[in-house]
Amino acid sequence: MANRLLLIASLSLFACACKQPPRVQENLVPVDVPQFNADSAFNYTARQVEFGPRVPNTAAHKACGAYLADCLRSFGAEVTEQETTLRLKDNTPIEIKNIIGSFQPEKRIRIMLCAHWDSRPFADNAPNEADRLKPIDGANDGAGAAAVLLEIARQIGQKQPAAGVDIILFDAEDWGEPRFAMPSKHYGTFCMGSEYWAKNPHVPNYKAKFGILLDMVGAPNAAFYRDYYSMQFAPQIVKKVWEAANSLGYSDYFINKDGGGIQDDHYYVNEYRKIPCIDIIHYDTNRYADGFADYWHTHNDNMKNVDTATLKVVGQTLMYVIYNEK
Ligand code: AHN
Ligand code: ZN
Repeated sequence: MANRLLLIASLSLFACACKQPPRVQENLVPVDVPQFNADSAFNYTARQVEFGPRVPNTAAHKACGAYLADCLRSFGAEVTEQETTLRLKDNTPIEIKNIIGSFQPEKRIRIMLCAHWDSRPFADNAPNEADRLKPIDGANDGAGAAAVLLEIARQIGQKQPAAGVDIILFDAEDWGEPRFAMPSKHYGTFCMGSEYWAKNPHVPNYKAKFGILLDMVGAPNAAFYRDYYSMQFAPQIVKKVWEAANSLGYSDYFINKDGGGIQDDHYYVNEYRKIPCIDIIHYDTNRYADGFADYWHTHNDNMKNVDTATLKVVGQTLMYVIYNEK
């Protein structure tokens, strides 16, 4: 009798354990994605440009680096300023600073968002030879992408998404060999800051579920094609981001076609940190002979070539991806 009671009791326990609560269909619950403010991003772009060209070893660079770190801190991020000295080909030391802003550092599932914040020390594509040794504003090539990340950081400060987010502003991206002959080897390589960070992350063994790099995301009528290295290293992230953009009605900007392959900061993140990281980059061989806009690495890369409509498209797409990540 006792045994039978025990059997019934355990059977009903078993039945209870098996009875699933009604499943909440999480996928069907729309996530409330905050609105990315493109005017705010435009202002963060202008603010960086106002410092003057952000070239390592200059006062403007130092002041802007402090400004960016302060901004991230004011939005509630935990900020690491990773400073080091790197060397150009002629052995000149350059003082660089990668700036990392971490939200919810305790979260295991992390998204990494990155951009470079330095501006190119020369204008090797300038039509007028006399201008070529002068540094550029880098409003689009530098400031705009960093500004999109600042605005995203501001939004995250107001409402945390489910995932942890690390915003990484790389320094010394734009020291690559110029196309004209230099008086000396006063240049380095592209992506010096990200290569350093990828080999020496701010947190030992730093990992993220995936990464998204922004490069030149502010120009009017920009077109973002699928980058070759992004497709090699992280095709699923390209798909996720391009689908997000399309679902928001941004298919004029995010084109579902292969573009060229750019060894940008994401290349080093993939290669040395093994984090699947894509690049959203304005590179369009249909419109420009060498893929880059005709004002690229000239003094026309200024605020006239930054457009709130493009900043909105990129910023809102990222917001969608970030807030939908579980
Ligand atoms: C290369 O041309 C290998 N990288 C270009 C990366 C770049 C320069 N992005 C902006 N400026
Ligand atoms: Zn550049």
